[in-house]
Amino acid sequence: MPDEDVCWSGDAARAAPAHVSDPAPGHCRPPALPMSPLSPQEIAQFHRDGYLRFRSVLDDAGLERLRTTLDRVIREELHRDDTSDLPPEFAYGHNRKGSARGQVRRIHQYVNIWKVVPEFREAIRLPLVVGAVRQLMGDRPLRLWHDQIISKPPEDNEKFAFHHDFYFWPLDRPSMITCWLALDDATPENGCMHVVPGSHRDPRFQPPDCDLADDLHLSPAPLGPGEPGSLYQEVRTWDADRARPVPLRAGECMFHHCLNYHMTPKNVTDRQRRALILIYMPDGTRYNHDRSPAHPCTTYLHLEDGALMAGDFFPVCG
Ligand SMILES: O=C(O)CCC(=O)C(=O)O
Repeated sequence: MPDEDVCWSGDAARAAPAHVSDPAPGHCRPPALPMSPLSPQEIAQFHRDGYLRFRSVLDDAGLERLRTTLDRVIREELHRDDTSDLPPEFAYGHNRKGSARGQVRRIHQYVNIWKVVPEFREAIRLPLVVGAVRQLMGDRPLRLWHDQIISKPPEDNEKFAFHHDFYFWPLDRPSMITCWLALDDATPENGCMHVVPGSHRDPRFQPPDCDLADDLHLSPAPLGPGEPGSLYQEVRTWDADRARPVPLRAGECMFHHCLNYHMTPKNVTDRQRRALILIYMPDGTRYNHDRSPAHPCTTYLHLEDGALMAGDFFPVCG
C-alpha cells in the first residue's frame, strides 16, 4: 500500500491515530444534524421491523472512487506479508491462503478500513447515512463502533449464517445501528442481506443483563420464550428463503438494528459482491468486557470494564 495512504504505522497502529481528534470524549455535544432524510413512517418501520431499506447515499463518482480504491487495496493486500504496520483488527477475517482448491482467496473482511485508507475515512461521515442513523437513534450523537468491508467474489466465498451482531460485541447496551452499503448491485443470487423482520424485538434474543429502558427500538414481542412455533426455535434452522431478501443497487444502503437476525447467502454468480458496513453507536456507550473479551477492535486497547467508548478510536461521526 502506498505510504500516503497509510494513516497508521508501527506502534501507532496500536495507539490513538494522531490525525483524528475527539473534541469531547464521553457524552459529547451533538453536532448539528446534517439532514433528516427519513420520514416518520420510515422511522416507525425501522422500529417495527429492525431494518430499513434506504436509497442511494453515494453519487456515481463517490461510488466509483470507493470501488476503485477497494480493488486497489484488495490487490495490494493479497501480496502483503507483514501486517505489523496496520491496526490489528484490519486483518481480522483475512484468509489469503485460499480454499482447499488452492485458489487465492479474494474474499476479505477488512475491519476498520477507515483507519487505513483516506477514501474510507471520509465514508464514515456520509451525510445521508449519518443523518438517517441519528434519526433512528432518536437524535443522539453518534460514534463509529467499527466499520468493515465484506467482499464476496465469485466462486471462492461462503454464506454468513443467521446471527445478530450484538452477541459478538463488548458493549453495554444493544443500541447500535448498522448501515450496510452496497458497492455492487446486491441480489439474492450474489449474497445480498436477508433479514428476519421484527426479530430485534423478540425478548428471547435480547441480552438479559442490559438496561433497555432508554432504548427506543425495543418493545416486547408477542410470543413468549419457547412457545411452539416461536422464532427462537425456528431461526437456527432457517435457510435464506425463510428470511426477507433486501436487494440493493450499488450505492444504496440499508440499516439494521444490532439485535436483528440476518444472513447473507453464498454468491453463486460471476459478479462481485462488495459491501461497506458502517456500525454506529450512541455516544455514551460503555465497554462491557465479559460480553466479548477478545473482540479484535478492543482487545489490544485494554479498556477498563465500564469505560466510555470514546476518543479517537471511536470517532464522533454526527
Ligand atoms: O456482508 C455480509 O455478507 C455479511 C454482513 C453481516 O453479517 C453483518 O453486517 O453483520
